[in-house]
Amino acid sequence: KHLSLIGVPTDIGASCLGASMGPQALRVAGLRQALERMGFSVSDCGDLNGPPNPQTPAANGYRHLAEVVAWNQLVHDAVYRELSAQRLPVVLGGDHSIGVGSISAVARHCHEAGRRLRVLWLDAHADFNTAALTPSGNLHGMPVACLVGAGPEALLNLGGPVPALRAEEISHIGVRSVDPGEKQLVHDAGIEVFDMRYIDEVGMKAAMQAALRDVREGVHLHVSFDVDFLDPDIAPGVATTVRGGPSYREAQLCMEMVADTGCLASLDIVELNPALDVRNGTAQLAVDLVESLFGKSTLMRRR
Ligand code: DIR
Ligand code: MN
Ligand code: MN
Ligand code: MN
Repeated sequence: KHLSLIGVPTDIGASCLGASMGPQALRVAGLRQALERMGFSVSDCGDLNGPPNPQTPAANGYRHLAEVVAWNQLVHDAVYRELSAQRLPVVLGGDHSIGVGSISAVARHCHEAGRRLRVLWLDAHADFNTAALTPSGNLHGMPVACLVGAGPEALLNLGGPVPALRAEEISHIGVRSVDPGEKQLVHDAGIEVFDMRYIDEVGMKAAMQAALRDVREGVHLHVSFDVDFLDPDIAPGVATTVRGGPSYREAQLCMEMVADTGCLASLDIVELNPALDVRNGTAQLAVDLVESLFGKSTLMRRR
């Protein structure tokens, strides 16, 4: 299997600057070499080149909508191109608004190939805000809503089916921060959310078994990994930390259970902000977890 790293150096959808340095922090932490050591052939496509961050206030409920659309069109096109060439895209964010372009491309690819799609959204947040509900106007809080059809026209029409996803195709893991209006919307949309309370009650193993129950051969599994999914004690290098996230062991198990499906076919790593980090430790942790996501295990496993 051939992997393609796609750098998306932008913080256009966030309030805090710095996620734009995420791709380089992951490179410095040795992401490519780690995957090559595991036997993958990896090419680094370099960084996409979208508009700079104008740092202007929200207009009609959105901050930087035109720029977010421009970045997402570039992401869509790059991810679609790599999937069409039978390579597995690894999108290096960048803030989570770029999940719209990435997953739109994945949905388009699956639609054309007649493959079933499942998306795992690993995040402290639901990312299900709309212009009317958002406390911030930041589009990194809205990508899931956009993907299921509740968002600005221009972000729904990047290419492929509209909406890109049906609510049943996505499951959230690790959620512990949902805005007041967003809560109702997530509920009404019928999105499957394995929040931290669920994980506390049944454990990560049972939560992942439930989330992956219908992921079997032939399914395209996309993981959208917001680094704020992790507990801030182990992953301080993100702007929107929320305490009470998965521990190192829980996160490893989550990744290993994804790898066990053999279905991982595309990945986003987003919201990493090295400006807030200590000695690039959060990027190193992300690389460690991504190794597990691609099948690194302590021992040979009997199946
Ligand atoms: C918040 C923060 N719910 C918002 N969202 C974040 O602005 O919509 N998502 N940080 O990752
Ligand atoms: Mn997110
Ligand atoms: Mn988040
Ligand atoms: Mn690992």
